[in-house]
Amino acid sequence: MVNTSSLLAGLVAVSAAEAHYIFSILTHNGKQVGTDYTYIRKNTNTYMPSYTSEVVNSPDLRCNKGATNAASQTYTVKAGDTVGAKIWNRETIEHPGPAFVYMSKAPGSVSSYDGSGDWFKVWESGPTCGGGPGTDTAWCTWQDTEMSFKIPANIPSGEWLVRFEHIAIHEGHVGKAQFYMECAQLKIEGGSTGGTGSPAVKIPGVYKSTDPGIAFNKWNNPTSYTMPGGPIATFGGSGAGAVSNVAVPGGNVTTPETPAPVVEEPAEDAAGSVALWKQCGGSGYTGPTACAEGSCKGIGGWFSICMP
Ligand SMILES: [Cu+2]
Repeated sequence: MVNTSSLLAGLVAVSAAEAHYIFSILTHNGKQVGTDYTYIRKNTNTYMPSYTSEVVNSPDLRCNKGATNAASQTYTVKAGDTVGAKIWNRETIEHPGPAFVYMSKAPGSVSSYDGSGDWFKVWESGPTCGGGPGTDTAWCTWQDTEMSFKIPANIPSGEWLVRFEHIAIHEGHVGKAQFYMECAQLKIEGGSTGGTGSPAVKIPGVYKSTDPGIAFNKWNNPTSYTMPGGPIATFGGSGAGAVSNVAVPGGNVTTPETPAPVVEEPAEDAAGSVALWKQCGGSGYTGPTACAEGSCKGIGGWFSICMP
């Protein structure tokens, strides 16, 4: 006799995050701190992506839809420390695309800050890991479980909103780049006592739907990719010298490869039927609902998968 509840829990773990991901867990100098959403604002989008047309001009671009600070705590670190965001449920970044960290200093307590001030890009990762930008493995965050970066040593001390973002570009050619972003609340000590960063951007405002790195077609043998969001900021406070935290320039990438003939996510965007163990329904789900095998059954009340 199979234990039904543990079987279902296993199915949820396998299926729910099959193709999507949430940066829900903070890491500090390589170690996990807290658990899901302890220091990262929870949003109402769960693991679903936000598409270009929904968020690029919306305040939801800051920390995702319905993000609330209600349960989030603020974690204290030092300037120069390494901080990261790990993905919920041991899943990975399962789409190709660029990753970013942007930071915005709260005027007071970050727990009551809405992110409407200046933002600074402090880290990015692009398609520089081998092959052209049409190749999934060229993207350095491909199948990573976490993204992490070093806080600039001379960033002003204070409370900051730290925004981790991955943009999946496999459907950019039809205007459906997928935005995955979460905001951590950090108190930074030991940084500079004055100055600010440059350049500053606003969110929304930092991206346009027509940006070449967002309306990107990975399927036509592209040879170059332009990182969205402008250059990495430098900080000019009265601390250590200006720190450049550039991980990846958005320049030309050569060695194009033949694009794959099919998209990886038939269950998400095809008109056909849903494969076994794939999502076929649930809260906010708009994809196909007919199972190729088995039948569509609800789990936990908020999504359904095809089960034999
Ligand atoms: Cu996905």
